[in-house]
Amino acid sequence: MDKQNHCGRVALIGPPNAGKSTLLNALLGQKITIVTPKPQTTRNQIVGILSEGDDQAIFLDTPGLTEQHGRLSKTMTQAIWSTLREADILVLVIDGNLYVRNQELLETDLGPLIKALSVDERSMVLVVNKIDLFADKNLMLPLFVKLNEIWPKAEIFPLSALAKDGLDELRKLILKKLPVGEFEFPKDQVSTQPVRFMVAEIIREKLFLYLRQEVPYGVAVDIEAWDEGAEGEQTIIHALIYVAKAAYKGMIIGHGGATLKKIGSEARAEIQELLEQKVHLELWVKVRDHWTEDPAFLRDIGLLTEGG
Ligand SMILES: Nc1nc2c(ncn2[C@@H]2O[C@H](COP(=O)(O)OP(=O)(O)OP(=O)(O)O)[C@@H](O)[C@H]2O)c(=O)[nH]1
Ligand SMILES: [Mg+2]
Repeated sequence: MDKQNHCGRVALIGPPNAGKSTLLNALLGQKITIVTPKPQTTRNQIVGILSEGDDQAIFLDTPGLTEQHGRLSKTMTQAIWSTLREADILVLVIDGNLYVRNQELLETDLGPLIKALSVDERSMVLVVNKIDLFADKNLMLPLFVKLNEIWPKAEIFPLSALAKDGLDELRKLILKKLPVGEFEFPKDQVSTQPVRFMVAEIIREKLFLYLRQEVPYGVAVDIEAWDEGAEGEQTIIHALIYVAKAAYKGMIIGHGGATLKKIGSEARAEIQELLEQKVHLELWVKVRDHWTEDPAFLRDIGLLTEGG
């Protein structure tokens, strides 16, 4: 009998900061998508591809689901719902630590998903992440009981994306559920993101890490120039950091330029790893009032792909 290939789309959805992007990187064993301790890091749909034997899983990372207003949030929310529609398998990721301690938040945070998924026929895996934070796993049992009441058909899967605990089992479980189908991508392709976008995302990650409070939410990164140079020479990259308010510009640059310098040197190190080449990175900060509300700009920097 001929062996059949399996291929399907796996949506990673859930509240902000649950560890969706960490999980995607860990499942693929490679950094595809940026991770920060701040909620709402991921802004659009990110695709990571896992090919193993006859199976190909196309993972779709999404922004965390919240009820925020504004055009950027709207496009982020659209990314979640369109991902949800196109998926064969749903992987709902939640922060186990948060909901063990605050079970009452579960229905508030997940309300829209509970409603949308209660009549859904697709396979659903419910990843309870961050179990490394529990010495006594029995403390999690009441949460599992509650989750089982909400989604009786979902498979509950406790793991730690950060500690890479439970990943092999989850990978196997997902691959087993893939529908029959031919591969959509070449075996060795791990992502659909253009390198330029990945570079902009790396810079954005460092901005998230080094800026306090609300500043990173008003920041966008656009790669303005990219010069490969001759063989053996360095690649020259100019990136523009757009800020939504003039006041943010000074915060990003920092005292004597110190903050921007730190962001630049950390980003450069990681970009060099990605490109496997020496990189000269120049960062410029530019004020662009209310860019988060500007559809043409959102489209330019790749955050808006349809309508809007
Ligand atoms: N202790 C612990 N922390 C984790 C784990 N997984 C992720 N984190 C941390 O949780 C934070 C959020 O991780 P992300 O992967 O960015 O979460 P996300 O769900 O993609 O967040 P958004 O993109 O903002 O929706 C980061 O600081 C991670 O290091 C885990 O298994 N254990
Ligand atoms: Mg994310």
